[in-house]
Amino acid sequence: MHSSRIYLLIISIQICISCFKVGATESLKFYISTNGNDLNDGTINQPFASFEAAQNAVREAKKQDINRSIEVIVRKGEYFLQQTIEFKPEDSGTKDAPITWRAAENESVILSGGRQIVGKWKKDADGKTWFVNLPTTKGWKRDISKPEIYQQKPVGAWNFRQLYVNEKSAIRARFPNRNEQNPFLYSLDGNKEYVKLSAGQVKASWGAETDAQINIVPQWHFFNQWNDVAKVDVNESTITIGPLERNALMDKGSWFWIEGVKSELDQPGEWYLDTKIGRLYYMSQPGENPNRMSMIAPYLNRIFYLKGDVEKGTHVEFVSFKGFEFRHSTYTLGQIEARVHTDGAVMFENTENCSIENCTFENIGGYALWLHLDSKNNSFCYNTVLNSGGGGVLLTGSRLSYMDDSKIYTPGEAADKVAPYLTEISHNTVKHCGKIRYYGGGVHIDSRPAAMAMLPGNHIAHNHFQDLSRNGVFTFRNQGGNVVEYNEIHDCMQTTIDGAAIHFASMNRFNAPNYILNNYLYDMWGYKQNAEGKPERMLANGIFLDWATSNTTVKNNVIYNSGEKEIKNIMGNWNLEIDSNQLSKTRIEPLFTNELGPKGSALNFKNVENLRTKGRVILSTDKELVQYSGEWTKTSETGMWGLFVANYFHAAPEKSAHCTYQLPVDESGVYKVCLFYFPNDKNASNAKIVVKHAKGEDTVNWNFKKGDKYGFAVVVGEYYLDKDKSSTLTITNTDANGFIVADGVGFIKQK
Ligand SMILES: [Ca+2]
Repeated sequence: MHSSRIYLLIISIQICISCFKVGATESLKFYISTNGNDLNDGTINQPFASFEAAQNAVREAKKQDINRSIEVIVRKGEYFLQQTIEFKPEDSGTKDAPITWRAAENESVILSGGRQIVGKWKKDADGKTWFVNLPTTKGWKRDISKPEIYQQKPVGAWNFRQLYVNEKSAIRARFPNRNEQNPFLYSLDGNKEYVKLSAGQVKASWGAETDAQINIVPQWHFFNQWNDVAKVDVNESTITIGPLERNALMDKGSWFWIEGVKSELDQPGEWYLDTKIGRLYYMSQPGENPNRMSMIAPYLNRIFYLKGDVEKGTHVEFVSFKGFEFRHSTYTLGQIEARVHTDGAVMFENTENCSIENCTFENIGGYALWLHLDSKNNSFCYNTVLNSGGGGVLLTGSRLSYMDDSKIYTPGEAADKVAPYLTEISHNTVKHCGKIRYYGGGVHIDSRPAAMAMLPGNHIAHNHFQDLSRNGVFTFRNQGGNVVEYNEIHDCMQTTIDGAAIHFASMNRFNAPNYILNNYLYDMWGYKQNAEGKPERMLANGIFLDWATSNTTVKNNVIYNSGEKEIKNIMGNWNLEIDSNQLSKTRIEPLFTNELGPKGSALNFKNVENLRTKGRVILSTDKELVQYSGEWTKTSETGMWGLFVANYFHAAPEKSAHCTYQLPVDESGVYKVCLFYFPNDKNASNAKIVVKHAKGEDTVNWNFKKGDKYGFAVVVGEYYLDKDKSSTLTITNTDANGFIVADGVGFIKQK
């Protein structure tokens, strides 16, 4: 028995929660076929043509017999969907009567979010460029001050920025050409609004386009941004970008290319869409004739969208998808957060017990699955994701990243309290991903609310991730309770720096316990482009416990060839157990050869009850638990060169002020009580903190000038808190010589 298992309470669980038992009665079956008809009854001999017809039949059948499981079986063929298929709570199954949508056994069922280019191609005067008229794209317009929004289908005329020629991604007309030895431009100087090039480099034609972008890796070099070209100044040699995705300085050395420019259509394999006249151009390779080639461009942003309502508290439940091949969904511009790009071929929003299994996602613009808001017990297992613009799976709450509280994707009181968890993500293969958005990963688990930091997380096991722009697995603010085991992750960090094969950044020392066990991680590159054209390898790790990630066990991992460290932990992590890992600069063999990746079966998920920390984080905005007296004003702190903005309250010394946090516990015991705040020279060095606990009252002198510079937990003391008695922490400014601060208080139960 491996040592890692000894201390774990091991409970074998079923790999996928989609393996439901079908009830005694056989499931009711409906069929969809490319030669079906929606006027048919949906039987095998009289199949439907559309998903919508099958969806209506399922709803009707549920009214007749709620207890019968239903299968919708899709026959072989390529389905070019006219709009996103939405599943609402009324499309749900139940535990005993689930709804399964699946490809027929041994039949290839392609669900495309794209459209075939079907017109007649003709040769242009140059003899190399072909064109075809696409009237549905004529007159496309976009307001570059607003994020690009798709409804169930594009709003207005059609536009696309990807073209798949014989299922290979063709090159949107760009400069410099992709086959150049040094295929980038480099900023000489710039800020968040413009980028400056050397004299003579900027061409007037770049500014005359309706839909040109630069794809730039700015300051910090850990993400890219797609910026609309708003205008160019040939004399000043500047490109001014649109107001969106201005996430970082486009400072000296930032590298980029420009695309979507007709004058740069000059290399075989490049294409250009002119939406002013509705015409697509393609420069053929020698011997190619586009009339004899498959040409498909994305049309839909999402193919399936499972849509519960977070404010009403409704969910889509017990719906599963099996055996489909998803293709050609698009990506969108104007993302509100650099780390999080919200494009998914399939989106689950407020879903429970839903699953995707044995599906393939290929040539898609964003992630395969985007899981959003109050979603638990969902699974993504035995899938393959190839050539995606994003990564494999994205999990998000209402606020993206939380680095800046203004980045709210889904506003609302209920939305603000939830995020996906208890997701099973196992036995997947994710390869060659992050083509459009570099801040991606096999699995990207974004922020959750502080109040959820101590809850269990997700299980990520037996995956094989290869050739990714960035991390293999990433978890962000307030994430914890994640088990990452038996994964094989390699050739990651291909186009960015400062990440890892497994990168945790909890920004919270109260995060629920994480376990990183038995993984095989190698060839973490780290990539920074230098102006003379040579890439530099730097800042890529095997396992990276970033931003004070705490309560984490790292055991029995085999790691070699990192661009920085095999295991790196920074910013004052608490309670790490790093043991029995094998680390090397050169190749070493894995420990569990037969168990790694999708072919393995050992699944030692820890008892979910052990994936919690007990205690609570209370923020200064929590009206139910925090009371203020005196004059408190809202203020904010920008930290880490603008990487985050924190909002909190403070009170000046002139007038008496105090604030009292209730410290309710579900379980009596000794708790470590902590303060969260940013130290500041204007703060008091002699504030008083009064802790009323089960065994009395203690007063602590507190120096708010000092503390954790990132605003993470600082210990006030350990106190016995009784679940039946009121405990409080009060911050006062009696005789104080500066501001007192109310940001957050946390308490965590000690063993
Ligand atoms: Ca070109």
